This record gives sequence, C-alpha cells and structure tokens, in this order.
Amino acid sequence: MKIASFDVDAQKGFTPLCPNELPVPEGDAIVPALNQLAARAQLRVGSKDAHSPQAAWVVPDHAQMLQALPLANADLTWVSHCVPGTPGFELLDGLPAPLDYDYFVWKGVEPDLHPYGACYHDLAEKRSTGVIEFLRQNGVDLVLVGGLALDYCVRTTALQLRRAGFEVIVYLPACRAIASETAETACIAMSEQGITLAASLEQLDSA
Ligand code: VGL
Repeated sequence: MKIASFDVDAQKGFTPLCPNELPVPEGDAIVPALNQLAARAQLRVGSKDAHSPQAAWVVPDHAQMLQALPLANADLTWVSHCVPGTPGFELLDGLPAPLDYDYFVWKGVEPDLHPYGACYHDLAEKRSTGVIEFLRQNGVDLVLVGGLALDYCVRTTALQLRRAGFEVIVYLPACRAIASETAETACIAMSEQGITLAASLEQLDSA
C-alpha cells in the first residue's frame, strides 16, 4: 500500500499568529500531528494559498466576510490572507520548507479565482494543479490529510482526492476549523463520500 500525506494550507495566515487574516483557533497547534502523518507515508505533498491582496473577493474587514459573490470562480468574500511575501504566507514553524516536499501546490494565485481545494485552480475543477496526477504517477493508494481549515480547504481537498479514486483518511488532530457548525457539515459530507475520519492515532493506525 503506497501512502502519501497531504498538508493542506498549513500557513500562519490561518492561525492566531495573524489575527487580521483568518485566525483559526489553535491553527498553529497542528504541526506535530501533520508530522505524525508524514511519518506514516512514503510521500509528502502540500499546498499553500498564494493570494493577491487586491483579489476580487477581498473585503476590508471581518464584518463583511462570507457574503455571496456573483463570480464564477470565487463564491464568498474573505479578508485578505496568505499574501506572498507576508508572514501569513509562511508555512507553520516545524514543517519542511516547500521545496522539501515531494510535490507542492500554490493556489489562488490568480486574483479572480478563489479555489478551496488544492487539486484544482478553479471552483469548476477544470484546471488541475497537478497533484492528482503526481499521486497517480507515483502509485499512491491512500492519502492522509490534515491542515487548515477543516471546514473549507481540507474538506474540499479531501473530497477531490476521493473523487479521483484515492482512499482518504482525514486525521482530525491535524486539522482545525474556522467554525464548529461548518466543521460538522464538512465531516458529514466527507463521511458520506467514504472518507475515513480518524480522531486518534489508534484510529489512524487501525483504519
Ligand atoms: C480557507 C477560507 C478562505 C482555507 C481559505 O484554507 O480553509 N478558508 N480561504
């Protein structure tokens, strides 16, 4: 069984270290759990949001967030986050440098697109980031997923991987969510598609 681990958007912009971005509670606490996934895998892949501060979906403050947008490729408004060259763009301390991953995706680079999943550049899922092809070329059967945030980018990435035919385990200690209600919906949606949710190392190792 060939296993890859996938660190989804494990960036400082999604942690309390960057309160003006999208601070996921305890977002910076996931590093040991992500490294536990990598220790069980032969390949490690990762993704980063890499957004323009002038993107079409950017609003100036948190009060104006989560409004619907009439754009085909960006569905909700967000405050600016994960801008290359700023601290929020950086991976969490304790993770490898991006070049030390076996495959690494920058996503959301184009200012009119705001994808959640790391497998496609667009919401319509027409433009691959190449990670599915990389995993297939390497004969990967199972992908162990963690990262930020569980309710958006982890959810979408895990579902994309599952649709592509991989076995997928989302390791909950390696994830944190923006909000508990959306986290619950995400867990239901993932389970319904045959994704395993593991809440402990014992569950992970017996899955
Ligand atoms: C994310 C909301 C907006 C995520 C990214 O990485 O989960 N969530 N942009």
